[in-house]
Amino acid sequence: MSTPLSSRERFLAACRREPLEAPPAWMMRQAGRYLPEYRALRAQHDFLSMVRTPELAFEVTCQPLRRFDMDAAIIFSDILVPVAAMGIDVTFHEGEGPKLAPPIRTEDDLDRLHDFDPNDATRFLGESIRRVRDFFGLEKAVIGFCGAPWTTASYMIEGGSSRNFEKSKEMLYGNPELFDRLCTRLVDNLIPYLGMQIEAGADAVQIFDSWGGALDAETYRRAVLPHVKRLVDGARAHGAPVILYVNGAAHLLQVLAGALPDVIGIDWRVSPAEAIRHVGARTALQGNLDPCALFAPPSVVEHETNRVLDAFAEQAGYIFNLGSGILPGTPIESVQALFRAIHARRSSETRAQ
Ligand code: 1CP
Repeated sequence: MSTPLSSRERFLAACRREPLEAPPAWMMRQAGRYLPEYRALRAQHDFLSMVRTPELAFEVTCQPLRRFDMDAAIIFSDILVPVAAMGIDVTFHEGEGPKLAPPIRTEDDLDRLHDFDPNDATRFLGESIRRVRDFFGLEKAVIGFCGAPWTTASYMIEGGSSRNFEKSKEMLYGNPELFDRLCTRLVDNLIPYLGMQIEAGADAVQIFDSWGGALDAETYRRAVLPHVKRLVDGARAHGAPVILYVNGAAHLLQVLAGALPDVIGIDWRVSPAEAIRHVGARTALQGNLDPCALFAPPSVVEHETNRVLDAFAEQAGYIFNLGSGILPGTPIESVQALFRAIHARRSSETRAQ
C-alpha cells in the first residue's frame, strides 16, 4: 500500500537529504507585491502594521497558497523586525528601501541597543505562526526566518539599503572588534528569536544572507562565518532544520558549508553542477531559477523550470525555489506555469509504505 506524500513530509524529507522522485517547491518572497490581493491590503495598511497584526500576517502568508500549490508557507514578516525590537527606528516607504535610525557606527551606538525577549517584543510573530500552523495542520511546511549577521548588520550600519556597503566594510576592516561585537549581539538575540518561531510551529527556519556575496571568501570565513555557524547551531538546537540562503554565493559555497546548515540556498548564477559537486554530498540544496525568467512567456517559464529540475535531478536533498525573491510585476501566469511544471513530475508518484 502507498499513500501520497504531504507537502510538509516532502519538504522535511528534502531537508534531511532523503531521495525523492520529485522535489518540494516554494518561492522566496512568495507573499508580496506581485499579488494584486497583497497590493489591495497594503493600500489600506502600512507594512509594519501588517506584520504586527497576526490576522493580517496570517492572511498575507496564506494568499499565495490559495492561488498556487506550493509546499511551504513562509511567514509574513521582515528581516528588520528584530532590529526594530533592539531599539532602532525602522520605517518602510513605498518605492524606497527601508530607513533605519540611528545607524550603528560607534561603541556608544552599540551600547544603546537592547536585547529583547522574543515572546514579548515580537509576540505578534509567534501568534501569526500559530495561526498559520493551526490552519495548515500537518499538510504544509511552515517556514520562519531571520536575516544573517552580515546582512542585518549592514542595514544597521548603513541606516538602510546600500550598493557598495562602504560604512559596513569600513567597520569590518577598520574596527573589526566593534563589527564582531555587533554580530555577537545580533546572534545573541537572533537565536532565541528563531527558537520562538520554531516553538510557535515553524517546521524549518531560513537565514537570509542577501548581501553575503558582497564579501570575498576569505573575509566571509574570517569575519562572518563564526557568527553564522553559531546562529545555525543555536537554531537547530531548537529542533528544526536550518536553510542558509546567500545571494551571489558562487565563490562562497565551500565556506558556507562550513556553517553546517541542513540546506544551502543558492542564487541563479551558481551552476547546479558546481553546487552539487562542492557541497551536495554534505548539505541539501535549494534554488535556483532566475526570478527574471518569470517575465518570459509561460512556455519559456515551463522550459526553464524543467531545466532547473533536471539539473538537480541527481541531488538527494533538493528544494525547488527561485534564486532570489520573486519580483513585483511578475505575471501571475508565469507562476502558474512554474507550478504546472513542478506538479507534472508528481502525477504518478506515491510513497511505498
Ligand atoms: O511596501 C511593501 O509592501 C513592503 C515590501 C516588503 C515585503 C512584502 C518588504 C520590505 N518586506 C517584505 C516581506 C518579506 N521580506 C518577507 C516575507 C515573506 C515572503 O518571503 O513571502 C521576507 C522573507 C523578507 C526578507 C527580506 N527583507 C530580505 C531578504 C530577502 C531577499 O530577497 O534576499 C531583505 C533584504 C529584506 C529587507 C527589505 N524589506 C523590504 C524591502 C523592500 C527590503 C529590501 C530592501 C533592499 O533592497 O535593501
